[in-house]
Amino acid sequence: FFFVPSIMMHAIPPNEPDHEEGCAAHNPTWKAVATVAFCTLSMTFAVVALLHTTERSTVLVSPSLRHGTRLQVPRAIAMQLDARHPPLLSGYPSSASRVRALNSGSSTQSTKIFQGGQEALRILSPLLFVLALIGAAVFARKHKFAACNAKNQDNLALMVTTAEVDRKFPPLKNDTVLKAIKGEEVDRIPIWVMRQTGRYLPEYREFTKDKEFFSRCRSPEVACELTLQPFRRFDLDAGIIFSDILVVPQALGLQVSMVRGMGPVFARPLRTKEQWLKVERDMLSRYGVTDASPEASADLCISKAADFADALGYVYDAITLTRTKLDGRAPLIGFTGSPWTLFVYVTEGRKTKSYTQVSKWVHCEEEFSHRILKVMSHVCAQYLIRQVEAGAQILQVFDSHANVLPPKEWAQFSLPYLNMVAEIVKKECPDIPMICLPKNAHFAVDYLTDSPYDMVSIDPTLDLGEVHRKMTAVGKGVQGNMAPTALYAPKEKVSETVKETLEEAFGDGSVLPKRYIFNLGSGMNPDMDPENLGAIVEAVHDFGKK
Ligand code: 1CP
Repeated sequence: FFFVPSIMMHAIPPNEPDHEEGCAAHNPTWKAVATVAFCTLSMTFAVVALLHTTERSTVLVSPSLRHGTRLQVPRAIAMQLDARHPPLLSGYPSSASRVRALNSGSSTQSTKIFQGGQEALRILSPLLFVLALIGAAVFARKHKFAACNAKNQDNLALMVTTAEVDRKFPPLKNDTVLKAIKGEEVDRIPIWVMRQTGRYLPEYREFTKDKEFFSRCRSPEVACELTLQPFRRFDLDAGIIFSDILVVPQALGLQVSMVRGMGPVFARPLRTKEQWLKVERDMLSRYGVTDASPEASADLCISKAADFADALGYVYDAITLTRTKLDGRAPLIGFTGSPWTLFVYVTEGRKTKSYTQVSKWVHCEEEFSHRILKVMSHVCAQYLIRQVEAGAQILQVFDSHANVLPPKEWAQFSLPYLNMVAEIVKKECPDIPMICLPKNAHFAVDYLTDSPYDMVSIDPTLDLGEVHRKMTAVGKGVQGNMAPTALYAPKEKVSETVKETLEEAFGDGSVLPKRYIFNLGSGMNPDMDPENLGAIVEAVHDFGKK
């Protein structure tokens, strides 16, 4: 009864692929209970109808041939018993139970319980049975009950609150970043920096010299070691898992490699709608859906987004291992690229200054671009949710290509999907802090005051104090925004720049700002001196201390 609707579930396309409806793992249990009850009732009704509309005969079940219990059984069974009557009797000793049909195959003594109209019901009952099955399947499909596999059910327990995930890891000894995001008082300004793991560290270069870039990402042990490296040198207040935003397109089946001096290069960048339809088709066929029409495949992909995110298990393993090994020194940040930024990468295929290909997509294939962005959003959201379950304590969404579009178009092609990602994530993990980085897009800040993100990460072109006032007025915070170029100055000057940046924004530091995390406007460069990062960390922590 439970399997048949579940098998049919995969045959019938979903009516509402919208995540809102979710599957039972995301929905109240009553839906699951109702589905099971509905299936059971339908089946029981059909079976009872079938039995009750069958002609009956009376049989005697007896230890001797004279006494015993009279039972009503379907006539066909009685006829069978009758046929076996002599062998039954001769084959059994007198003490054994015997069954004797009192009325034989002829209709002389058989009792017709139902007549006329009942005969029609008897013929109809198999049909009723099938209808009940379809009904149960459609009902279950609506609530996507059967689409929830056992793994999702297991995850249900983890999805409730981050506190439940926390119990599996060593206690957090430094929660300054989390306090800052929540707007609580801090005893020092917290700091982490983008690309704190990377080639500027000699130990990173040494450890990675014989390891291809994405193979580093795919090895939880390597990713863990690289994430921990900067902690051996600096008193950082957060770690960011070593990975890359481009592992998501890889999980969607797109081939990308990291070429030294060029950055990420896609084997077949998306240039036509047919190419993307093939991506959808291939993804679905990996999960057993082989006959999806182009009209239905995007919605089907969305309904399978959690399955697609499974392909990134190595990231989740890396997060779990790293958080364990971090041993509570600082919280661990998980991340994804924004749907828009990933769209730029997959359409351009390699570094570009003109953004020709992505511009062609948005201007010539507007509707189809939204289709791709929507699928990406659902996959990114599921990817982030899985990172939280694996141990990520903060999430950051990198809209690294936010500056490709003018503000109005960014609000059309990036903002809705940034928000979609955060909304889906927050629905599952309501207390996970989320930071959005709209790189080099100053206009984005205003839009993000009214979004599910807790913080915005800003670049040096913005006035830190002003953005901080704007964001804190709506209960949100700011991360940023020292120019990374300042790291090319001598060590003492670097410390001075930190002090100046903070004083300009927050005064003399007698009161430390709430809802603020120090960071660079963008990442560390390979030729920067690690000592200078050490000086920054010290200067930030010393700020406001007499
Ligand atoms: O071998 C190397 O060291 C290559 C450099 C490198 C590193 C260290 C790349 C190549 N990716 C990473 C790791 C990485 N990438 C991390 C974790 C490490 C950390 O930050 O401490 C993170 C968070 C990212 C995220 C990432 N990858 C972004 C978003 C941040 C940003 O810079 O805007 C982007 C855009 C990428 C793509 C990427 N990865 C690497 C390169 C060269 C690029 C292309 C950058 C570009 O297009 O300009």
